[in-house]
Amino acid sequence: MTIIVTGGAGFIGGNYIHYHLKEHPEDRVVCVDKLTYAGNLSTLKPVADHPNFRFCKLDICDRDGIFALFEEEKPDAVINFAAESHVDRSIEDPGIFLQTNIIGTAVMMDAVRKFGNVRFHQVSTDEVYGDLPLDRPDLFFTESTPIHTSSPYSSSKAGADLLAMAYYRTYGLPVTVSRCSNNYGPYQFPEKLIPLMIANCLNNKPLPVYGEGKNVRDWLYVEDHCKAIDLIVRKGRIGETYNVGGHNEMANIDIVKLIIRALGKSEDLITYVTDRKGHDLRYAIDPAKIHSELGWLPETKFADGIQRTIRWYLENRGWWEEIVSGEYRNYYEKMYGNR
Ligand code: NAD
Ligand code: TDX
Repeated sequence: MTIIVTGGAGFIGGNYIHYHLKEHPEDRVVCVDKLTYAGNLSTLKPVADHPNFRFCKLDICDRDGIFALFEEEKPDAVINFAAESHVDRSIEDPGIFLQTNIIGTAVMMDAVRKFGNVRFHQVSTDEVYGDLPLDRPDLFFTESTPIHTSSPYSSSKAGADLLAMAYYRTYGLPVTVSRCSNNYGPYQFPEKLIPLMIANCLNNKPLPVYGEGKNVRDWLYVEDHCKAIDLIVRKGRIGETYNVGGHNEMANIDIVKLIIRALGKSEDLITYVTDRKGHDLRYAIDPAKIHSELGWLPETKFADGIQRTIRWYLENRGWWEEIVSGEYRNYYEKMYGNR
């Protein structure tokens, strides 16, 4: 089969392409990516010469370009990872989030509609459910938890989810949606918590913890997310949403301290900074549906996954040092300079 993977030069899409070509080398994988600040061709270097891989620099909002690609490639499936993905950036400037995350998703689904017979999977997030209180560890997000977003980012992702289900109901599009918790692993852009803390630790720079560091996230190793998506695309029920998460909740401050210990640094590097506006308190996924229907279970324990991730950042300094020394420096100064 031929599969179009959008956002494949980013963190999860890139890991997905590596995973897919390893597991299904007979499939043709066409990566569509605009190469925004978050897209890195070096992430795709390991598969660049694979005979069944093609990279296409294209914006998912470019209707003519996307339709022409569908005409040429005649895909059997589309997995839509492409998005603006960083909550802090969405608070600074929501516009591009609405454009890529909502309009771009609609363009991809219009192409699926026009060409027919194409499976469409929308990669969404647990953030569409809003947050849970810190003092109710008995509460989890299920697929029937109401959408209740907090940030421009999560609102744009929720908009895309609603559109996907509307295209299913109205046009009968073969759509599925997955809502995953926080991912970690190789190739994650160093603006996100775990790689930012690893990079700053290695550079002996302050570690900016928002608020008191008590917010809780539910961490999943990226390859486990990739496996879940592959399963849903092949065996998931059309028109359904699947939550993906591994019951691995941790407070931010505990993650930061763990990274400090692993790298042999001092907790003096921790700097508490002004909290994120509208900061969600706790995310926690109930993955019972994907487990009972598709047999999915996370395979990587956090203790192993985080060591593997830290080792990857140590062994691949070139990949992230190039990022933190470029345009990203202006972003960092703007976001953290006077915080
Ligand atoms: P990322 O920011 O690392 O990568 C996004 C990729 O999309 C980049 O390569 C970028 O160049 C590309 N892109 C952006 N706008 C585009 C456009 N208009 N056209 C084509 N390509 C475009 O993001 P990520 O962390 O890998 O997240 C991937 C998807 O997974 C997103 O949809 C995100 O909402 C979702 N998600 C992420 C997490 C997480 O923890 N990172 C968790 C759950 C869901
Ligand atoms: O410098 C920081 N200091 C800090 O305390 C950063 C960047 C983050 N944080 C906190 C904020 C969050 O509570 O760490 C937590 C994780 O932050 P992010 O890495 O920005 O992730 P989050 O906001 O939880 O969103 C992520 O998971 C869901 C992804 O970026 C989204 O794309 C995904 O949908």
